[in-house]
Amino acid sequence: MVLTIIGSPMSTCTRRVKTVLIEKGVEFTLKPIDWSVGEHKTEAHLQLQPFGQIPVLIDEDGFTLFESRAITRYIASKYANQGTKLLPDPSDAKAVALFEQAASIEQANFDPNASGIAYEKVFHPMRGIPTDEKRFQYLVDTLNSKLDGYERILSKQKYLAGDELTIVDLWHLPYAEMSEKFAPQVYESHPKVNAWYKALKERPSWIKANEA
Ligand SMILES: N[C@@H](CCC(=O)N[C@@H](CS)C(=O)NCC(=O)O)C(=O)O
Repeated sequence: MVLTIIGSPMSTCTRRVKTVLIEKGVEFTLKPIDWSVGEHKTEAHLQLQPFGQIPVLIDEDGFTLFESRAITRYIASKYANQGTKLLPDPSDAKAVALFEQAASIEQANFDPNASGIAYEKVFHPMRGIPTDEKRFQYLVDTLNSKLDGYERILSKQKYLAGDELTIVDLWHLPYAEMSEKFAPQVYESHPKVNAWYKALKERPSWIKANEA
């Protein structure tokens, strides 16, 4: 039996998890959710993910976990001794603190703006909700100013938590890809951010995670 991910090949959060599984060299099965029949809102799925979302991890021993970032932390920690390292040494208090700082940066400064852009330009129109152009512009401007902070950080170090790649860098990929499509200038105008993001999106794990 291998680890199972309930998700969807197109889903941003599923691709976040797949990228980390591939980096760690962990075998997994993707069990696709059937959106067309609203399978993610069925009682059976709500038992696994109380908010009716994907992805959900079901480990070989039946342990289940949701929230893509928590899933990647679990995978990187459980398989600490294989594949790319991706987490600081738990006994190094300063490295762990810098990792947590980076995790907060992604959640507080990047994700709300980059995912907001994706919602305004892709997910809302898909559901028949017109793009709010004022809000879109606000999100682009905010992301742009947040990337000024990223630029300062990445001028001093290679990755967001230091000079080693961690899961936090990889967490950015799905919404960096989507926001870049609609606001490429915010990346292009930040050379350090642009180089960091370019190197991340060229990783074989991300390329493979995007194959259906
Ligand atoms: N914070 C959650 C977000 C999960 C999420 O938004 N999943 C989307 C797919 S990428 C979903 O299931 N959307 C359907 C819905 O919210 O009804 C995570 O990181 O796992």
